[in-house]
Amino acid sequence: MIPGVIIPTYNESYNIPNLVAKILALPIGAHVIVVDDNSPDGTGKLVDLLAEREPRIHVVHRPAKLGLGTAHIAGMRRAFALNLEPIVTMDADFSHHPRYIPSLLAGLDRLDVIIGSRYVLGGGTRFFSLQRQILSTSANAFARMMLGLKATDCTAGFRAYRRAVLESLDLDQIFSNGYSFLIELLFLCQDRGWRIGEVPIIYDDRRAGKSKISKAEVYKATYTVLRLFWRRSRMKMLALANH
Ligand SMILES: Nc1nc2c(ncn2[C@@H]2O[C@H](COP(=O)(O)OP(=O)(O)O)[C@@H](O)[C@H]2O)c(=O)[nH]1
Ligand SMILES: [Mg+2]
Repeated sequence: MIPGVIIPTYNESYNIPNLVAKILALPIGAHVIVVDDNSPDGTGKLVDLLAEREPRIHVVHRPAKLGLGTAHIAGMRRAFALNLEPIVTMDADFSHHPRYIPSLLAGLDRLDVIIGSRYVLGGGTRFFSLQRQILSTSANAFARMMLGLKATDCTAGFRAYRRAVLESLDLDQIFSNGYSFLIELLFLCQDRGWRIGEVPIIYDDRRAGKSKISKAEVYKATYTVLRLFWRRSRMKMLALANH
């Protein structure tokens, strides 16, 4: 089995060469799939140059900034086509350090989805602004309470999935295209009964470049949680009615 590591990028030229090199140097033989949305800083072209010399690097080019969720899906489709498994997703900015990838993959021996988690024992954040800490903690508390999610870090994009998990879901049916895609995908995995675990990571604030999270993404995430809450409540009512 050859793991595929999916990295969505938008203006990550300062981070991506170093990050890709570190992933390729891990003793797991992973391939890397960078999904770039025509970054104005030339991230996509830079990775094309790297890919010319290294067959384990793949690039998916999209014409414009189309959102984090659809970038994940595009990367997953390429991973399926390349027959890669398991599938890892992570940020390009070193918040998710590649040193943790082996422990995420090791977790898949027993479980179906493994989250690199800030909120389990041994996990944490470093240099994370108070504002981001509050946002992350409240988004997680809200998602867990409304959707009954059991994981403690539901908004984390650092995950490993057995390929069967992703193939079991209709990825095109996922409504969220932005950051809340991660919550929706986790909800679907739990709903399908896949076994989800967490391994601790220390999440560093990004090394270079700027965060792309915006107020609009926060509103969209709130809407996603409310929409899934409504769907879950309707399913529960239907199940009760059929009893
Ligand atoms: N392809 C693509 N990548 C994106 C998009 N938005 C964010 N990213 C990437 O997704 C990852 C997470 O974004 P980031 O700005 O670090 O979010 P934060 O960690 O929540 O501050 C980074 O690697 C970004 O470059 C997008 O619309 N398209
Ligand atoms: Mg980040």
